[in-house]
Amino acid sequence: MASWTSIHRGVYSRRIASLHVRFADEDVCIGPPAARESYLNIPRIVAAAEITGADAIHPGYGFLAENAEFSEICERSNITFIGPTPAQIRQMGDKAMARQTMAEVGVPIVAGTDAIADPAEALHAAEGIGFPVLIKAAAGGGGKGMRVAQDSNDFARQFGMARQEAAAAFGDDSVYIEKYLARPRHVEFQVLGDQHGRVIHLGERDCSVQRRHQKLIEEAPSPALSQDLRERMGEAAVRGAAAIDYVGAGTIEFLLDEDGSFYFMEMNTRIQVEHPVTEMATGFDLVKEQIRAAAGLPLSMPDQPISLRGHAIECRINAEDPRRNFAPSPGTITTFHLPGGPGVRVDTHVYAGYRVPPFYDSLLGKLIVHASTREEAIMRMRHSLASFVVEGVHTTIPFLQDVMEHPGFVAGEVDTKFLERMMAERAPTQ
Ligand code: MV4
Repeated sequence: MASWTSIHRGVYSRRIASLHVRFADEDVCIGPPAARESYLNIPRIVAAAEITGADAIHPGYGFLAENAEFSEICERSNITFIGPTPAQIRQMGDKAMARQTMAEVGVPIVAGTDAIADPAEALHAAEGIGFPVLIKAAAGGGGKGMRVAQDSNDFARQFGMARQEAAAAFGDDSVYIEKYLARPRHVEFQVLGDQHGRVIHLGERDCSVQRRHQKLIEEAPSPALSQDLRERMGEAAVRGAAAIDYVGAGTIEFLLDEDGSFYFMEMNTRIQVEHPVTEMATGFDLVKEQIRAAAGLPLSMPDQPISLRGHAIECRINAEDPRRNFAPSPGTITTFHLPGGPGVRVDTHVYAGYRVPPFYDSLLGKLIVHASTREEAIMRMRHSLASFVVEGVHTTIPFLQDVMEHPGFVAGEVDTKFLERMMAERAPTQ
Protein backbone atom coordinates (compact mmCIF):
# COMPACT_ATOMS: atom_id res chain seq x y z
CA MET A 1 0.00 0.00 0.00
CA ALA A 2 1.30 3.43 -0.90
CA SER A 3 -0.01 6.87 -1.70
CA TRP A 4 0.00 8.50 -5.11
CA THR A 5 -0.46 11.88 -6.57
CA SER A 6 -2.37 11.83 -9.82
CA ILE A 7 0.93 11.88 -11.63
CA HIS A 8 2.59 8.54 -11.12
CA ARG A 9 5.60 6.84 -12.52
CA GLY A 10 6.27 3.54 -11.58
CA VAL A 11 6.86 0.41 -9.90
CA TYR A 12 3.58 0.21 -8.02
CA SER A 13 0.56 -1.60 -9.40
CA ARG A 14 -2.04 0.78 -10.78
CA ARG A 15 -4.58 -2.03 -10.87
CA ILE A 16 -6.12 -1.09 -7.54
CA ALA A 17 -5.57 2.67 -7.71
CA SER A 18 -8.22 5.39 -7.53
CA LEU A 19 -9.79 6.38 -10.86
CA HIS A 20 -7.88 9.67 -11.10
CA VAL A 21 -4.61 7.75 -10.83
CA ARG A 22 -5.74 5.16 -13.39
CA PHE A 23 -6.78 7.90 -15.81
CA ALA A 24 -3.62 9.95 -15.33
CA ASP A 25 -0.82 9.87 -17.93
CA GLU A 26 1.78 9.64 -15.20
CA ASP A 27 1.72 8.98 -11.49
CA VAL A 28 4.27 9.28 -8.72
CA CYS A 29 4.39 7.43 -5.42
CA ILE A 30 4.66 10.06 -2.68
CA GLY A 31 5.17 7.77 0.30
CA PRO A 32 3.41 5.45 2.73
CA PRO A 33 -0.35 5.66 3.49
CA ALA A 34 -0.10 7.86 6.61
CA ALA A 35 -1.05 11.33 5.33
CA ARG A 36 1.64 13.01 7.41
CA GLU A 37 4.28 11.09 5.45
CA SER A 38 2.72 11.58 2.00
CA TYR A 39 -0.18 13.92 1.20
CA LEU A 40 0.87 16.37 3.95
CA ASN A 41 4.59 16.07 3.27
CA ILE A 42 5.41 19.25 1.34
CA PRO A 43 8.89 18.24 0.05
CA ARG A 44 7.47 15.02 -1.39
CA ILE A 45 4.65 16.81 -3.20
CA VAL A 46 7.03 19.40 -4.62
CA ALA A 47 9.44 16.62 -5.65
CA ALA A 48 6.60 14.87 -7.53
CA ALA A 49 5.98 18.09 -9.46
CA GLU A 50 9.69 18.48 -10.21
CA ILE A 51 10.15 14.86 -11.34
CA THR A 52 7.32 15.15 -13.85
CA GLY A 53 7.94 18.76 -14.89
CA ALA A 54 4.47 19.84 -13.72
CA ASP A 55 4.12 23.61 -13.80
CA ALA A 56 1.08 23.81 -11.52
CA ILE A 57 -0.46 21.98 -8.56
CA HIS A 58 -4.18 21.81 -7.85
CA PRO A 59 -4.42 21.26 -4.09
CA GLY A 60 -7.95 19.84 -4.05
CA TYR A 61 -10.09 20.35 -0.94
CA GLY A 62 -8.22 18.65 1.90
CA PHE A 63 -4.66 18.14 3.08
CA LEU A 64 -2.58 21.16 1.97
CA ALA A 65 -5.36 23.13 0.23
CA GLU A 66 -5.38 25.87 2.90
CA ASN A 67 -1.73 25.65 3.90
CA ALA A 68 -0.07 29.05 3.38
CA GLU A 69 3.42 27.59 3.74
CA PHE A 70 2.72 25.11 0.93
CA SER A 71 1.44 27.81 -1.42
CA GLU A 72 4.53 29.88 -0.55
CA ILE A 73 6.90 26.98 -1.26
CA CYS A 74 5.16 26.34 -4.59
CA GLU A 75 5.60 30.00 -5.47
CA ARG A 76 9.31 29.90 -4.56
CA SER A 77 9.77 26.68 -6.58
CA ASN A 78 8.21 28.25 -9.68
CA ILE A 79 5.21 25.96 -9.49
CA THR A 80 1.82 27.65 -9.80
CA PHE A 81 -0.35 26.94 -6.76
CA ILE A 82 -3.91 26.81 -8.14
CA GLY A 83 -5.45 28.86 -5.37
CA PRO A 84 -5.08 32.12 -3.46
CA THR A 85 -1.83 33.75 -2.34
CA PRO A 86 -0.12 32.78 0.94
CA ALA A 87 -1.18 36.16 2.40
CA GLN A 88 -4.84 35.55 1.51
CA ILE A 89 -4.78 32.07 3.06
CA ARG A 90 -3.23 33.51 6.26
CA GLN A 91 -5.65 36.42 6.49
CA MET A 92 -8.62 34.03 6.54
CA GLY A 93 -6.90 31.17 8.41
CA ASP A 94 -6.82 33.24 11.59
CA LYS A 95 -10.57 33.30 12.31
CA ALA A 96 -10.37 36.20 14.80
CA MET A 97 -8.45 38.29 12.24
CA ALA A 98 -10.93 37.32 9.50
CA ARG A 99 -13.80 38.59 11.68
CA GLN A 100 -12.01 41.93 12.06
CA THR A 101 -11.31 42.20 8.33
CA MET A 102 -14.98 41.59 7.55
CA ALA A 103 -16.17 44.08 10.17
CA GLU A 104 -13.88 46.76 8.68
CA VAL A 105 -15.63 46.53 5.30
CA GLY A 106 -19.13 46.38 6.77
CA VAL A 107 -19.83 42.64 6.51
CA PRO A 108 -22.05 41.76 9.51
CA ILE A 109 -20.35 39.72 12.24
CA VAL A 110 -21.87 38.14 15.38
CA ALA A 111 -21.46 40.28 18.53
CA GLY A 112 -18.13 39.19 19.96
CA THR A 113 -14.46 39.90 20.64
CA ASP A 114 -10.99 39.79 19.13
CA ALA A 115 -8.57 37.13 20.39
CA ILE A 116 -8.62 37.35 24.18
CA ALA A 117 -6.28 35.63 26.68
CA ASP A 118 -7.08 36.96 30.15
CA PRO A 119 -9.91 34.93 31.84
CA ALA A 120 -11.22 37.91 33.89
CA GLU A 121 -11.27 40.18 30.84
CA ALA A 122 -12.93 37.39 28.81
CA LEU A 123 -15.65 36.89 31.44
CA HIS A 124 -16.30 40.62 31.48
CA ALA A 125 -16.62 40.61 27.67
CA ALA A 126 -18.95 37.57 27.76
CA GLU A 127 -21.21 39.33 30.28
CA GLY A 128 -21.34 42.32 27.98
CA ILE A 129 -22.29 40.12 24.99
CA GLY A 130 -24.87 38.16 27.00
CA PHE A 131 -25.02 34.39 27.61
CA PRO A 132 -24.93 31.83 26.11
CA VAL A 133 -21.63 32.54 24.35
CA LEU A 134 -19.43 30.43 22.13
CA ILE A 135 -15.65 30.32 22.67
CA LYS A 136 -13.89 29.62 19.36
CA ALA A 137 -10.28 28.82 18.50
CA ALA A 138 -8.69 31.53 16.32
CA ALA A 139 -6.71 28.84 14.49
CA GLY A 140 -9.78 26.57 14.28
CA GLY A 141 -12.62 26.44 11.84
CA GLY A 142 -15.05 23.77 10.83
CA GLY A 143 -16.20 23.35 14.42
CA LYS A 144 -12.91 22.25 15.96
CA GLY A 145 -12.04 23.80 19.33
CA MET A 146 -15.48 25.32 20.08
CA ARG A 147 -17.15 25.42 23.53
CA VAL A 148 -20.47 26.87 24.63
CA ALA A 149 -20.63 28.67 27.98
CA GLN A 150 -24.20 28.81 29.31
CA ASP A 151 -23.67 31.35 32.09
CA SER A 152 -20.98 33.18 34.06
CA ASN A 153 -20.55 30.23 36.49
CA ASP A 154 -19.80 27.92 33.59
CA PHE A 155 -17.55 30.40 31.80
CA ALA A 156 -14.12 30.01 33.44
CA ARG A 157 -14.21 26.23 32.96
CA GLN A 158 -15.27 26.36 29.29
CA PHE A 159 -12.79 29.14 28.56
CA GLY A 160 -9.95 27.06 30.05
CA MET A 161 -11.03 23.95 28.14
CA ALA A 162 -11.33 25.84 24.86
CA ARG A 163 -7.80 27.21 25.25
CA GLN A 164 -6.40 23.78 26.13
CA GLU A 165 -8.14 22.12 23.21
CA ALA A 166 -6.98 24.84 20.83
CA ALA A 167 -3.38 24.47 22.04
CA ALA A 168 -3.51 20.68 21.64
CA ALA A 169 -5.21 20.71 18.21
CA PHE A 170 -3.51 23.70 16.56
CA GLY A 171 -0.47 24.52 18.68
CA ASP A 172 -2.06 27.94 19.24
CA ASP A 173 -4.26 28.68 22.26
CA SER A 174 -5.78 31.96 20.95
CA VAL A 175 -9.55 32.04 21.33
CA TYR A 176 -12.28 34.61 20.79
CA ILE A 177 -15.86 34.88 21.96
CA GLU A 178 -19.15 35.23 20.10
CA LYS A 179 -22.80 35.38 21.07
CA TYR A 180 -24.19 31.86 20.62
CA LEU A 181 -26.98 31.57 18.04
CA ALA A 182 -29.22 28.63 18.96
CA ARG A 183 -30.54 27.36 15.61
CA PRO A 184 -28.83 29.06 12.68
CA ARG A 185 -28.74 27.83 9.12
CA HIS A 186 -25.40 27.36 7.37
CA VAL A 187 -25.61 29.37 4.14
CA GLU A 188 -22.39 29.88 2.18
CA PHE A 189 -21.64 31.95 -0.93
CA GLN A 190 -19.35 30.83 -3.71
CA VAL A 191 -16.96 33.59 -4.72
CA LEU A 192 -14.41 33.83 -7.53
CA GLY A 193 -11.68 36.39 -8.03
CA ASP A 194 -9.16 36.93 -10.81
CA GLN A 195 -5.81 38.73 -10.97
CA HIS A 196 -7.43 41.71 -12.72
CA GLY A 197 -9.32 42.90 -9.64
CA ARG A 198 -12.66 41.28 -10.46
CA VAL A 199 -14.53 39.49 -7.65
CA ILE A 200 -17.97 37.95 -8.20
CA HIS A 201 -20.30 35.56 -6.41
CA LEU A 202 -22.14 32.58 -7.88
CA GLY A 203 -24.97 32.41 -5.40
CA GLU A 204 -25.31 30.33 -2.29
CA ARG A 205 -25.44 26.79 -0.97
CA ASP A 206 -27.44 25.68 2.05
CA CYS A 207 -25.34 23.19 4.03
CA SER A 208 -27.40 23.02 7.19
CA VAL A 209 -27.74 19.21 7.07
CA GLN A 210 -24.60 18.27 9.01
CA ARG A 211 -23.60 15.71 11.58
CA ARG A 212 -20.70 16.51 13.91
CA HIS A 213 -19.54 19.24 11.53
CA GLN A 214 -19.56 16.83 8.58
CA LYS A 215 -21.87 17.97 5.80
CA LEU A 216 -24.12 15.23 4.42
CA ILE A 217 -26.40 17.13 2.04
CA GLU A 218 -25.95 20.49 0.32
CA GLU A 219 -28.29 22.37 -1.99
CA ALA A 220 -28.43 25.44 -4.21
CA PRO A 221 -30.28 27.74 -3.92
CA SER A 222 -31.07 27.84 -0.19
CA PRO A 223 -34.79 27.32 0.45
CA ALA A 224 -34.48 30.01 3.14
CA LEU A 225 -33.48 33.02 1.02
CA SER A 226 -35.70 35.59 -0.65
CA GLN A 227 -34.25 37.26 -3.74
CA ASP A 228 -33.70 40.40 -1.67
CA LEU A 229 -31.80 38.54 1.06
CA ARG A 230 -29.76 36.68 -1.58
CA GLU A 231 -28.69 39.97 -3.12
CA ARG A 232 -27.72 41.48 0.22
CA MET A 233 -25.77 38.39 1.33
CA GLY A 234 -24.12 38.04 -2.07
CA GLU A 235 -23.08 41.67 -2.02
CA ALA A 236 -21.60 41.20 1.48
CA ALA A 237 -19.73 38.07 0.32
CA VAL A 238 -18.18 39.95 -2.61
CA ARG A 239 -17.26 42.87 -0.35
CA GLY A 240 -15.55 40.46 2.06
CA ALA A 241 -13.55 38.67 -0.63
CA ALA A 242 -12.66 41.94 -2.38
CA ALA A 243 -11.34 43.28 0.96
CA ILE A 244 -8.36 40.92 0.57
CA ASP A 245 -8.23 41.16 -3.28
CA TYR A 246 -9.12 37.49 -3.37
CA VAL A 247 -7.91 35.39 -6.31
CA GLY A 248 -9.39 31.98 -7.14
CA ALA A 249 -12.39 30.08 -5.80
CA GLY A 250 -13.46 30.70 -2.22
CA THR A 251 -16.44 30.39 0.06
CA ILE A 252 -17.83 32.92 2.47
CA GLU A 253 -19.77 31.04 5.15
CA PHE A 254 -22.63 32.79 6.92
CA LEU A 255 -24.81 31.90 9.85
CA LEU A 256 -28.40 32.79 8.97
CA ASP A 257 -30.43 33.40 12.12
CA GLU A 258 -34.10 32.54 12.53
CA ASP A 259 -35.04 36.24 12.24
CA GLY A 260 -33.33 36.60 8.83
CA SER A 261 -30.17 38.29 10.14
CA PHE A 262 -26.95 36.96 8.68
CA TYR A 263 -23.42 37.00 10.05
CA PHE A 264 -19.99 36.15 8.64
CA MET A 265 -18.75 32.84 10.09
CA GLU A 266 -15.53 32.09 8.20
CA MET A 267 -13.99 32.06 4.73
CA ASN A 268 -12.68 28.88 3.13
CA THR A 269 -9.85 29.68 0.76
CA ARG A 270 -10.25 26.54 -1.38
CA ILE A 271 -12.74 24.85 -3.66
CA GLN A 272 -15.12 22.82 -1.53
CA VAL A 273 -16.50 19.29 -1.68
CA GLU A 274 -19.97 20.70 -2.40
CA HIS A 275 -18.96 22.94 -5.34
CA PRO A 276 -20.89 20.75 -7.87
CA VAL A 277 -24.28 22.07 -6.69
CA THR A 278 -23.13 25.55 -7.71
CA GLU A 279 -21.81 24.20 -11.03
CA MET A 280 -25.15 22.51 -11.75
CA ALA A 281 -27.20 25.56 -10.77
CA THR A 282 -25.04 28.10 -12.64
CA GLY A 283 -23.68 26.06 -15.56
CA PHE A 284 -20.10 27.19 -14.85
CA ASP A 285 -17.07 24.92 -14.38
CA LEU A 286 -15.50 26.15 -11.15
CA VAL A 287 -12.26 24.21 -11.50
CA LYS A 288 -11.76 25.69 -14.97
CA GLU A 289 -12.18 29.16 -13.44
CA GLN A 290 -9.63 28.29 -10.75
CA ILE A 291 -7.11 27.30 -13.40
CA ARG A 292 -7.84 30.43 -15.46
CA ALA A 293 -7.43 32.67 -12.40
CA ALA A 294 -4.14 30.98 -11.45
CA ALA A 295 -2.87 31.45 -15.01
CA GLY A 296 -3.65 35.18 -14.88
CA LEU A 297 -6.61 34.97 -17.26
CA PRO A 298 -9.82 36.86 -16.53
CA LEU A 299 -12.87 34.98 -15.21
CA SER A 300 -14.89 33.74 -18.18
CA MET A 301 -18.33 34.90 -16.95
CA PRO A 302 -19.98 37.84 -18.73
CA ASP A 303 -20.17 41.04 -16.73
CA GLN A 304 -23.69 40.57 -15.32
CA PRO A 305 -25.14 39.12 -12.14
CA ILE A 306 -25.15 35.32 -12.16
CA SER A 307 -28.49 33.70 -11.40
CA LEU A 308 -29.14 30.22 -10.08
CA ARG A 309 -31.25 28.14 -12.48
CA GLY A 310 -33.50 25.44 -11.07
CA HIS A 311 -32.42 23.52 -8.01
CA ALA A 312 -29.42 21.27 -7.29
CA ILE A 313 -28.93 18.86 -4.38
CA GLU A 314 -25.82 16.89 -3.46
CA CYS A 315 -25.68 13.81 -1.22
CA ARG A 316 -22.33 12.62 0.08
CA ILE A 317 -21.98 8.86 -0.20
CA ASN A 318 -19.63 7.71 2.56
CA ALA A 319 -18.28 4.24 3.38
CA GLU A 320 -19.81 4.40 6.85
CA ASP A 321 -22.43 2.37 8.66
CA PRO A 322 -25.30 4.65 9.69
CA ARG A 323 -26.66 1.87 11.91
CA ARG A 324 -23.41 1.76 13.87
CA ASN A 325 -23.15 5.46 14.61
CA PHE A 326 -21.54 6.13 11.19
CA ALA A 327 -18.49 3.98 11.95
CA PRO A 328 -16.06 3.85 8.98
CA SER A 329 -16.61 0.79 6.78
CA PRO A 330 -13.43 0.10 4.81
CA GLY A 331 -13.12 -2.95 2.56
CA THR A 332 -13.45 -4.07 -1.04
CA ILE A 333 -16.36 -2.76 -3.13
CA THR A 334 -17.84 -5.75 -4.97
CA THR A 335 -20.69 -4.05 -6.86
CA PHE A 336 -20.81 -0.42 -7.93
CA HIS A 337 -23.77 0.60 -10.06
CA LEU A 338 -24.27 4.31 -10.78
CA PRO A 339 -27.57 6.10 -11.25
CA GLY A 340 -27.99 8.09 -14.46
CA GLY A 341 -30.44 10.02 -16.58
CA PRO A 342 -31.01 13.72 -17.16
CA GLY A 343 -29.79 16.05 -14.42
CA VAL A 344 -27.84 13.33 -12.59
CA ARG A 345 -24.10 13.60 -11.92
CA VAL A 346 -21.81 11.36 -9.90
CA ASP A 347 -18.29 12.44 -8.94
CA THR A 348 -16.31 9.47 -7.66
CA HIS A 349 -12.86 7.89 -7.57
CA VAL A 350 -14.05 4.29 -6.95
CA TYR A 351 -15.34 1.28 -8.92
CA ALA A 352 -16.17 -2.41 -8.39
CA GLY A 353 -13.01 -4.13 -7.19
CA TYR A 354 -11.65 -1.00 -5.51
CA ARG A 355 -10.48 -1.43 -1.94
CA VAL A 356 -11.52 1.42 0.39
CA PRO A 357 -8.46 2.01 2.58
CA PRO A 358 -8.91 2.65 6.30
CA PHE A 359 -6.55 5.64 6.33
CA TYR A 360 -8.55 8.52 4.90
CA ASP A 361 -11.86 10.32 4.85
CA SER A 362 -14.66 7.88 4.04
CA LEU A 363 -16.13 9.80 1.07
CA LEU A 364 -16.80 7.37 -1.82
CA GLY A 365 -18.53 9.78 -4.10
CA LYS A 366 -20.96 12.62 -4.50
CA LEU A 367 -24.38 12.23 -6.09
CA ILE A 368 -25.65 15.51 -7.49
CA VAL A 369 -29.02 16.09 -9.13
CA HIS A 370 -30.41 19.14 -10.89
CA ALA A 371 -34.06 19.83 -11.79
CA SER A 372 -36.26 22.84 -12.41
CA THR A 373 -37.74 22.94 -8.90
CA ARG A 374 -36.71 21.77 -5.43
CA GLU A 375 -39.61 19.28 -5.37
CA GLU A 376 -38.45 17.71 -8.63
CA ALA A 377 -34.84 17.67 -7.46
CA ILE A 378 -35.89 15.77 -4.31
CA MET A 379 -37.79 13.22 -6.46
CA ARG A 380 -34.79 12.88 -8.75
CA MET A 381 -32.52 12.36 -5.72
CA ARG A 382 -34.83 9.71 -4.26
CA HIS A 383 -34.83 7.79 -7.54
CA SER A 384 -31.06 8.16 -7.95
CA LEU A 385 -30.33 6.95 -4.40
CA ALA A 386 -32.62 3.96 -4.99
CA SER A 387 -30.70 2.96 -8.12
CA PHE A 388 -27.23 3.58 -6.64
CA VAL A 389 -25.99 0.11 -5.72
CA VAL A 390 -22.87 -0.33 -3.61
CA GLU A 391 -22.00 -3.76 -2.21
CA GLY A 392 -19.07 -4.92 -0.11
CA VAL A 393 -18.98 -1.92 2.24
CA HIS A 394 -21.69 -0.15 4.24
CA THR A 395 -22.71 3.26 2.94
CA THR A 396 -24.75 6.27 4.01
CA ILE A 397 -27.21 5.70 1.13
CA PRO A 398 -30.07 4.30 3.31
CA PHE A 399 -29.69 7.21 5.73
CA LEU A 400 -29.76 9.76 2.91
CA GLN A 401 -32.94 8.09 1.62
CA ASP A 402 -34.54 8.62 5.04
CA VAL A 403 -33.58 12.31 4.98
CA MET A 404 -35.13 12.69 1.49
CA GLU A 405 -38.42 11.37 2.94
CA HIS A 406 -38.36 13.49 6.11
CA PRO A 407 -41.20 16.05 6.18
CA GLY A 408 -38.90 18.69 7.70
CA PHE A 409 -36.34 18.30 4.90
CA VAL A 410 -39.06 18.20 2.23
CA ALA A 411 -40.44 21.46 3.66
CA GLY A 412 -36.95 23.01 3.55
CA GLU A 413 -37.04 23.48 7.31
CA VAL A 414 -33.42 22.64 7.98
CA ASP A 415 -31.00 24.23 10.40
CA THR A 416 -27.77 23.07 11.99
CA LYS A 417 -29.72 21.01 14.57
CA PHE A 418 -31.92 19.24 11.97
CA LEU A 419 -30.08 15.89 11.94
CA GLU A 420 -29.84 15.81 15.73
CA ARG A 421 -33.64 16.19 15.93
CA MET A 422 -34.23 13.63 13.18
CA MET A 423 -32.01 11.05 14.89
CA ALA A 424 -33.67 11.66 18.26
CA GLU A 425 -37.09 11.00 16.62
CA ARG A 426 -35.78 7.70 15.22
CA ALA A 427 -33.89 6.49 18.29
CA PRO A 428 -36.69 4.35 19.86
CA THR A 429 -37.06 2.13 16.77
CA GLN A 430 -33.35 1.25 16.55
C1 MV4 B 1 -21.55 29.40 15.58
C2 MV4 B 1 -22.78 28.81 15.94
C3 MV4 B 1 -23.67 29.57 16.68
N1 MV4 B 1 -23.34 30.83 17.04
N2 MV4 B 1 -21.28 30.66 15.95
C4 MV4 B 1 -19.65 25.49 13.59
C5 MV4 B 1 -18.50 25.39 12.67
C6 MV4 B 1 -17.76 26.66 12.78
N3 MV4 B 1 -17.44 27.11 11.48
C7 MV4 B 1 -18.69 27.61 13.47
N4 MV4 B 1 -19.82 26.85 13.87
C8 MV4 B 1 -20.84 27.46 14.53
N5 MV4 B 1 -20.63 28.74 14.89
C9 MV4 B 1 -22.17 31.34 16.68
N6 MV4 B 1 -21.85 32.59 17.07
C10 MV4 B 1 -23.03 27.50 15.55
C11 MV4 B 1 -22.05 26.81 14.86
C12 MV4 B 1 -22.41 25.44 14.52
C13 MV4 B 1 -22.66 25.09 13.20
C14 MV4 B 1 -22.51 25.98 12.15
C15 MV4 B 1 -22.72 25.60 10.86
C16 MV4 B 1 -23.13 24.31 10.59
C17 MV4 B 1 -23.27 23.39 11.60
C18 MV4 B 1 -23.03 23.76 12.91
C19 MV4 B 1 -23.20 22.83 13.94
C20 MV4 B 1 -22.97 23.22 15.22
C21 MV4 B 1 -22.57 24.52 15.52
